[in-house]
Amino acid sequence: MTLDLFADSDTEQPAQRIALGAQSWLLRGFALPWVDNLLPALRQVLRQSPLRHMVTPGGFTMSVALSNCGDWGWTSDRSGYRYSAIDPRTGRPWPPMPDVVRALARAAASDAGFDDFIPDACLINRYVPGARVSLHQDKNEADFAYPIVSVSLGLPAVFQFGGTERNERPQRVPLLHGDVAVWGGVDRLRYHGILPIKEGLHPVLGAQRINITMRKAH
Ligand code: MD6
Ligand code: FE
Repeated sequence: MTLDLFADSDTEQPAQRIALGAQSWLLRGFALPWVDNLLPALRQVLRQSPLRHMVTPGGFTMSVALSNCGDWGWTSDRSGYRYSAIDPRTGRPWPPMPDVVRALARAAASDAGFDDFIPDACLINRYVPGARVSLHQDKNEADFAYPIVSVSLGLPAVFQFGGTERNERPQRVPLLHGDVAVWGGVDRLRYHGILPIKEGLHPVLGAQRINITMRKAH
C-alpha cells in the first residue's frame, strides 16, 4: 500500500489517496462532503425499491440486503446473477439514479484517473453486524473497461482485496464512513470481499453499514 497526501480543494483538509493496486485507489473520506445530500437521495430510492435479501444460485440467502437505482440493477436468484432493468420485487423499473450519486461517482473516478465515467447502475448494500460478502469477482458487467466506484457509509468494515486468482492471499483494508474505493483497468477483476461487520453504533447510521457501488453495466 502506498500513501499520497494531497489537499482537497473544497475542504482544504488533507485527504488520503491510498494505492491498493496499480489502478485501484482508496480515497479516504472523499464522500464526506457529499453525505448530507447522498443519504436523503438513497432513502428516497429505498422507498420505491426496498432493501431485500436475495438468494444465490447455490440456494443461500445473502446476509446483505440490497436494492438498486439506475437503468440496471444487479440481482440474484436460483437461476444466476445478472443485471435487470426491472426490479423483480416491484415489477417496475429501478428508481432513477439520483444526480448526487452520478456526480459523486464521476468525481471519485476522475480523482482516481478514470475520466468521464458515466455509471448506469448503482447497487445499494446494507450490512447489519455479522453480515458479510465472501470473496468474489465483479464480472456481470458487459465491458470491463470501465471502473467501479464504491462508497462506504456507517459502521466500519474490513475489505479483503485479493488478486485475479482466488487462491491469492487478500490484503485487509479498513473501510470507514465516507471512504471511496475506485478500481478498474488491470485491477478490474481482482477478488474481493467484506469480513463480518462488527457490532457497533455509527453516529449517523446506527447499527448498519451501507455500501453503494456505481458501475457501467451495459
Ligand atoms: C462492499 N463491495 O464494499 C462490497 N465490488 O460492501 C464490493 O463487492 C465491491 O466495493 C466491486 C467494486 C467495489 C466494491
Ligand atoms: Fe464486488
